[in-house]
Amino acid sequence: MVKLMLALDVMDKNKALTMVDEISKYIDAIKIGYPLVLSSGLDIVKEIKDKTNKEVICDFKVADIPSTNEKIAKLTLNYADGIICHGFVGRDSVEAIQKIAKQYEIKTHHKKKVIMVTEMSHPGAVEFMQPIADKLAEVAKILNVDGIVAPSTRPERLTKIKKIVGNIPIISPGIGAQGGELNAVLDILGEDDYIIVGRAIYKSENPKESAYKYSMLLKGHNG
Ligand code: FNU
Repeated sequence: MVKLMLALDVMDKNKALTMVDEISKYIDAIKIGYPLVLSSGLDIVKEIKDKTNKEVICDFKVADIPSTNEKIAKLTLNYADGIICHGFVGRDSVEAIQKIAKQYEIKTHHKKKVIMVTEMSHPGAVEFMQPIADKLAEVAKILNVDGIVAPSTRPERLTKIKKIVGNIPIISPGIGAQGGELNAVLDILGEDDYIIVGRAIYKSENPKESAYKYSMLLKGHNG
């Protein structure tokens, strides 16, 4: 079954905690990015993990030299189950994060995912990212990362990238607020893949109902 990852991009700690309290039973994973961490501190990652026991992925789109990437990964994967990084900086930068993830896996006996961005979902991504996205997907495959990010806003690109990465799970943002349509991507994605939904849940009038609705649509599609 395609899984539901909540993008928890609220900028208030209490709001975030109330939100996950209300809706965590309808979602499979929680993605925490800069809006929440910069407003609440990195400890929010542990707090949300402890509270929900869901998979927690930090969307820090890490894009630095290997030694700095290592430091960021060390701080992040101490609590998070996974981290999102960029691949355009080169494979050594991604490998540096994978090295830290492996170390934590050995230490904690828990999977630590390294997820690489291929093509982003916003319109501007066609300018510089799309021309190199197929290559990035090939690198993701060679590095055997644990997941890649590819856009729900462009189903034809999602299809192409999925074909390149094969069995590497896809984490796909763009449904809802960015205009991506769920039905268009559900035929492309498989049971190890995720859709990311943020504003269409946390900014809706009734986040609980919205999360429930998405979870039912995913269930329905998978029979
Ligand atoms: P929503 N996100 C994205 N596109 O939207 N990590 C990408 O290409 C990408 C992402 C994140 O639009 C974005 O930062 F690589 O409110 C946000 O956290 O549903 C979420 O996915 C989408 O949020």
